[in-house]
Amino acid sequence: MSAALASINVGIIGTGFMGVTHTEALRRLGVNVVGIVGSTPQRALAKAEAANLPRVYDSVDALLADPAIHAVHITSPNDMHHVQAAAVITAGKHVICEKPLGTTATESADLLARAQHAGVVHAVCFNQRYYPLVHQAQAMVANAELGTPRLVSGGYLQDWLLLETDWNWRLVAERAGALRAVADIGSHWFDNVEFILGSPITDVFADLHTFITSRQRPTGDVETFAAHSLGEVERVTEPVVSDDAAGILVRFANGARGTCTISQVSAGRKNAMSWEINGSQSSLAWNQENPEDLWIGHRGRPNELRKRDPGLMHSTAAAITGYPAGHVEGYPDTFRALFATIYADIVAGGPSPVPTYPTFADGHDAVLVCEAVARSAASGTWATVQREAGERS
Ligand code: SOE
Repeated sequence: MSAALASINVGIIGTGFMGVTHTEALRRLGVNVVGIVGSTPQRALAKAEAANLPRVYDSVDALLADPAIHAVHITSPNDMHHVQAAAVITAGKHVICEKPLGTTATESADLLARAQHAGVVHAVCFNQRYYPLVHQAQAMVANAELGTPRLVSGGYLQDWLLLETDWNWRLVAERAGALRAVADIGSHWFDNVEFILGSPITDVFADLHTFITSRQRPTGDVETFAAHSLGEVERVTEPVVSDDAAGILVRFANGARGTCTISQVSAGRKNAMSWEINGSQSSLAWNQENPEDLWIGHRGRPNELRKRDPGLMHSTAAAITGYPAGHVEGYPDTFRALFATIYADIVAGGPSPVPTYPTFADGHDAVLVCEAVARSAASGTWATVQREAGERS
């Protein structure tokens, strides 16, 4: 553990699934997680006890007023991201925000401008780029090992919102934003394939659907992925309008074409983000539920199934691997690897000229892609991602 990392003090906003995930990853890095803020001090106290956190701040203002805090992680519901990230930046602290960066592109553009102006380190948690084999795929594509990338397929399937008794704040448009499955998990798929191809999505054609139009909401709080363990609780009927699922055609700036299926109602699929990339010479395929295997498809010689192995990977992929081959890495390790790159900049005191981690620019871009998805679904036509001049090309 480096002394520099141990001198960095961090506060976490949010006590749900992500708040705990961030805390654990930061502790593995050796960063000093000082305390948390929850939706209520009581909720935060319970989580602080469970996660052995030294301090509970009564409010975001109290956390930001603490001069000892250098960086703040925002893992609260989406509708809080803009106001909280803006406050963190105003307090002069580095900011790491869960996706989506904002519920609208107006919010995410504003946060990007504020963070750049303040000179603080800013990052968005597209952690799923940080599977070593995703970095390996990126390096292989950049190295033309597939030839020219042509076709991308796959998607992101989960089942934790399959039943009408499944509930979470993400189902409430005022909390989550207008899109649900697409913004929550589709955004990871977009980020993964754009990262691997090194080329942004320019146009989309989307079909969104809500299969479960009313749900039985428990009257108490329900954490992400926790509905199945609730048992008999008091419930009320709520209408739901956001997307359970989507089918989306995508076009990339480099000419590649893609298609993806996004769903939170696919029984048996827990966290199945997958992609296949077909190039002019070879193909690649990978699935998050089996993240140690990268399939490489060929026409004139036998296909390969490569394991994560730092000794046999490109240097950028080996650099984010924490364990030797055969010592299986997974979802929590992606946060450790992502935070390691972000905290190198925090230790240095500011963002590097070209950060390798996803910044607020990537977070804002993801919101622009989601807004194009919503526009396409509403109009039944292709929609162009509306970037300003100078934004990704
Ligand atoms: C819930 O769908 C969720 O926790 C997402 O919000 C995360 O971004 C994803 O990594 C796992 O699933």
